[in-house]
Amino acid sequence: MENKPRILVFIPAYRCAPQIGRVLSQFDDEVQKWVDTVMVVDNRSPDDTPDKAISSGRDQLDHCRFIVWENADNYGLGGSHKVAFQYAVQHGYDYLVVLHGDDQADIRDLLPFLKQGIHLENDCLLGARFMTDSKLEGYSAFRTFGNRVYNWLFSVVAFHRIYDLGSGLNVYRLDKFKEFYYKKFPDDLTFNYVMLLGSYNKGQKVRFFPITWRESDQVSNVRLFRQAFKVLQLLGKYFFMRGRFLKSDMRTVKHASYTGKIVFTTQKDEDRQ
Ligand SMILES: Nc1nc2c(ncn2[C@@H]2O[C@H](COP(=O)(O)OP(=O)(O)OP(=O)(O)O)[C@@H](O)[C@H]2O)c(=O)[nH]1
Ligand SMILES: [Mg+2]
Repeated sequence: MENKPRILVFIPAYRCAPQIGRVLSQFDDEVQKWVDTVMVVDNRSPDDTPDKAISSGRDQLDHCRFIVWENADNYGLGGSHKVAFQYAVQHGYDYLVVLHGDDQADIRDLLPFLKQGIHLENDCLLGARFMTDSKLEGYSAFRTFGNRVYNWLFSVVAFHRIYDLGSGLNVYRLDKFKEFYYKKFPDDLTFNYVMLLGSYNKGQKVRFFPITWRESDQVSNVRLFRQAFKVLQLLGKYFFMRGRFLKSDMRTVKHASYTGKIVFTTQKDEDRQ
């Protein structure tokens, strides 16, 4: 078990008070064997997401480190990714797993792939809702259709078969993300789309794996048509400008840095060494 890669699971959370306990209960003993640290990144939720995270995680996560972090500002989902990537790189982790805090994905879907070592052979191992063996529970036919059309459009432009533009369960090999080239990528929900184009543009090795995706009591914060139009604009710009587009600043607010603080932790870094 020496040289086992260190994995940080980052859970972006915004208004997830009803679901965050369920997400943390996915971390059974088997999952915790694979994970060094679980870090909930609260993006200044107006509800009691951080308190709910602390009360459920402090007992559940007894085999790995548990951190609840609060962003210094509202950085959006993309900005929360930037916070987590930076934290993970600075603290010497090898892999970042992203698991959305609203309990639509299940980290246990990833275990068979970790066991086979698929993450060791790829830079991005991305959960996909729209491939053979994926399961959708309560997800509307209309949104499924829309997603499939967009997957196809992006595949054509990116010259790679894409099965999902951004699900809530992804793995990144941090070695490829030490350079903060994605700082100017959008801070909103379109971050993942640009991240994927960036990965292909940089020649990173990307692989998809099937996941189960459920929709029950989640509140979607996505304004469907506005987002769909925005995404099409992104793709159009990438089509014409390629690398030049990826270097442009795509943010509405140009944050100088992406910071915050730990509001709860079960173990200090120095205790671990
Ligand atoms: N919308 C939104 N989500 C955030 C933010 N920060 C973190 N998140 C988390 O990011 C995840 C994705 O957000 P959702 O609004 O559910 O978007 P989605 O899952 O891509 O789309 P749906 O299929 O509509 O649920 C959730 O776990 C949120 O809690 C933020 O500023 N805005
Ligand atoms: Mg969601």
